[in-house]
Amino acid sequence: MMDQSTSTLTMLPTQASTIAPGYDLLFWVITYMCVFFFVLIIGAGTYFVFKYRYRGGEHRVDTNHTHNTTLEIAWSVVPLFLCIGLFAWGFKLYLDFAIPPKDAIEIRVTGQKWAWNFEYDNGAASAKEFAVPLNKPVKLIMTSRDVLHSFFVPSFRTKMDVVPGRYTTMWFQATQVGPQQVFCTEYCGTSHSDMLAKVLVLPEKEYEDWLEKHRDDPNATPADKGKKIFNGKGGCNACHAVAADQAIPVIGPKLWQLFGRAEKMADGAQLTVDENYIRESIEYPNKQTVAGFAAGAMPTFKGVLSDKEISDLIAYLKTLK
Ligand code: HEC
Ligand SMILES: [Cu+2]
Repeated sequence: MMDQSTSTLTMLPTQASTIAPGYDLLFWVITYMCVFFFVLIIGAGTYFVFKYRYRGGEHRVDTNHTHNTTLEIAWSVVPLFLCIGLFAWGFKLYLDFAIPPKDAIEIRVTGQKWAWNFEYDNGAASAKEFAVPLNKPVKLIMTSRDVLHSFFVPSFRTKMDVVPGRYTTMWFQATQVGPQQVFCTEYCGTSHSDMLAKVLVLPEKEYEDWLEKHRDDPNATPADKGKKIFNGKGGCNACHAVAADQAIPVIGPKLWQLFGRAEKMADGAQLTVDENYIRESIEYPNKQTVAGFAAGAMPTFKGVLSDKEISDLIAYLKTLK
């Protein structure tokens, strides 16, 4: 059922992303290092048990020879440096995994009991399977509708928790055309083991075709829907300006060039605007107040706008340059 190819030699899944070979190399270095020291220590122990076995007669204790300083320093310092080396190597790989390239394609992923949904910037949407282009960095911006989930693509060697009420991100660059298996790896209830999806890695042209095929309304991107909510259902335009040349009463902060800006709060804290910041501003506007603005002036939209609508608003706010 699962077309997850596995190398028979290593018993690991196929290496289908740019970071996979580096991860596996470190894995094998640690494994063989453990094998080496296991054989060395158990071998030496066995040898000494045999060599210094009791052969009858009186026990002799050599009181002049209590220890060997050189040996003891060596077996402390050598492992110390090995551990430091492994840490530095692992940390470098972690940074490669944690920091997505700036030009990565963004795909929004929503987990819910028990399915994955995918949304693209051009309005394309899908469930159960989603396409990514070959040899291009892809960033997933993930959230959950209900409980904790976790998004795992073994052949990419990437895994990240998917948490209700916040966004987590994960990136990868696929190096092999073909479908790869996605698992949920956070136990999330009865059908947890059915919470599967496929990543379809496609050559650029086929990827574009797939995107075209999966947008139901070619004119309504998440940003388009967000703009409608902003000026309609949300009524955000009553208090917020979205362009420098707009002549409306400025009750709330200007919302253009919002993303990534460092915002000062009334309590002196400095926050960088990202997805979580905006979501919090919309759902819990009283938790933090932007310096220079009235506390409590903005009503909460929690329970008024759905998670999906808030995500659309965020997509829209992102486009305000
Ligand atoms: C009645 C006026 C009012 C309405 C309606 C309103 N806001 Fe606000 N908004 C404010 C005020 C005032 C602040 C600043 C004080 C604070 O942080 O609570 C603010 C802050 C924000 C911030 C933080 C901005 C920053 O610079 O850090 C965001 C984002 C935001 N609002 C988005 C929205 C969205 C989206 C809507 C519509 C769903 C909306 N607001 C509706 C008054 C309003
Ligand atoms: Cu799950």
